[in-house]
Amino acid sequence: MIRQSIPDAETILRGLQTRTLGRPLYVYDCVGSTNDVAKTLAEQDAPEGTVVVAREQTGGRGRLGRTWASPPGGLWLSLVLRPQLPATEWPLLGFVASVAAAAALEVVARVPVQLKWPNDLMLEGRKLGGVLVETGGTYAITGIGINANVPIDALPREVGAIATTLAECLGRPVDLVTLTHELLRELERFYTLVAQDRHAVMEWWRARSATLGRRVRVVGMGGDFDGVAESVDDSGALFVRTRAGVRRVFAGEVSLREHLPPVC
Ligand code: BT5
Repeated sequence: MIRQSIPDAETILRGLQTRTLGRPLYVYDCVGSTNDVAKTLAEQDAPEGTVVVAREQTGGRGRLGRTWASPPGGLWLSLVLRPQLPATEWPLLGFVASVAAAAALEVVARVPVQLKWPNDLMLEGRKLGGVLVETGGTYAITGIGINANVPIDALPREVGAIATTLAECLGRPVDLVTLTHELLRELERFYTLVAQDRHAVMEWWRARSATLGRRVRVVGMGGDFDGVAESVDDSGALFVRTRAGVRRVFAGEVSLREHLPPVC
């Protein structure tokens, strides 16, 4: 039986093969944002590994205050982490979550997910999902959104123009319990790995990058510029070659450009 929507917590916990992630796990029918629910739980001392899943979000958030469309059929999940990593390495959690989601999707849906800097999940050039990490003093809420069994016309028109969903791509639903299990298993694997060997995690990210080697436009705090995305280092920073030299980008937005004149 294919579970096309998220069932109750008990059903998800059955067969979950993780040590800490997903214990405990809360399922909601509809919330504003699972990141907000997880944050409230974290403030109330919820343990590392606490997971919040909702069937629908009415106030789903992206980065930089953007809106995340979250109709029923998607996987909208937030995780409470209490990383032992130095604070300077917390930005790596976004990379941990995106490689874990890509690995889970490759196993469950057998699709070749690519990763767009910093944390977008892409399928055939369209956005399939995203990651939002929000930090408090002692915790980091890692939110992951995947357009799984979402009909493309359930997304707002302007989102549908740039997005895709597994349902759309595969022409069939995926089992959301299997996807949740695999996602939590991969999250645990990469979260453990990043503490020992962040290079290995970033190598994994680089191998699936949709950004490296491409012409990009960077929209950031230091103004906009065009260039070629050359590399991403082990701290997650992006290096872009421009006419004026190589620029290092820590935060911001990157759009992939196909038709810009060569910069070099
Ligand atoms: C992201 O932001 O990609 C992070 C998305 C994180 C969502 C999860 S769901 C669980 C948890 N709870 C939350 O409230 N959030 C997290 P960003 O890179 O800023 O991308 C946002 C942009 O993606 C929007 O401005 C739209 O253009 C586009 N977008 C919105 N909804 C989308 C969707 N369902 N699928 C694909 N693209 C979408």
